[in-house]
Amino acid sequence: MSESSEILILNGPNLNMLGVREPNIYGCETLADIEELCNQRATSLGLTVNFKQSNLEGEIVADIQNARVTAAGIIINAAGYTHTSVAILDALNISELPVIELHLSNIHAREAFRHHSYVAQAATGIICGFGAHGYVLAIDAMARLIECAE
Ligand code: CA2
Repeated sequence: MSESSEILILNGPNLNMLGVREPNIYGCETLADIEELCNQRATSLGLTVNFKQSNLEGEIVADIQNARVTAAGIIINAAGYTHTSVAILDALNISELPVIELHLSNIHAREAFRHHSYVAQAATGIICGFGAHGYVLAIDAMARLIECAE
């Protein structure tokens, strides 16, 4: 059980480019727009958000390790690392925090290599295909998970 009301929202490689290219797949919002949406939703639920993006696998692992003592739950869009990273899966399992896997696009309607997710094995649930609104849905779902754990 955590004393914290902070949700760590992690964004993996290339998500800093949102809104710049491929709006047909990922939407027209920038990552800064999405962070603002997350802050608004979290505040309305009495929660706070630590919103991060990294292009480096080791940095994401370190953020997950730190969350063990600072956060009540983790929402993660691991981007390309979703489909490759045992290290991120291990870190999520070690954290013992509730985890929600998130994707802007519906990964199951895309190329076969996106259908497998390592992150999924550590996640309570997965939200994908709703674009930026998925982040809001994930915060709502995390609020319930945190409440139930109290
Ligand atoms: O749909 C998602 O959120 C993904 O996690 C996005 C990843 C992709 O590898 C996953 O399979 C699904 C790619 C992030 C790349 O971000 C871009 C941003 C702007 C333009 C192009 C790519």
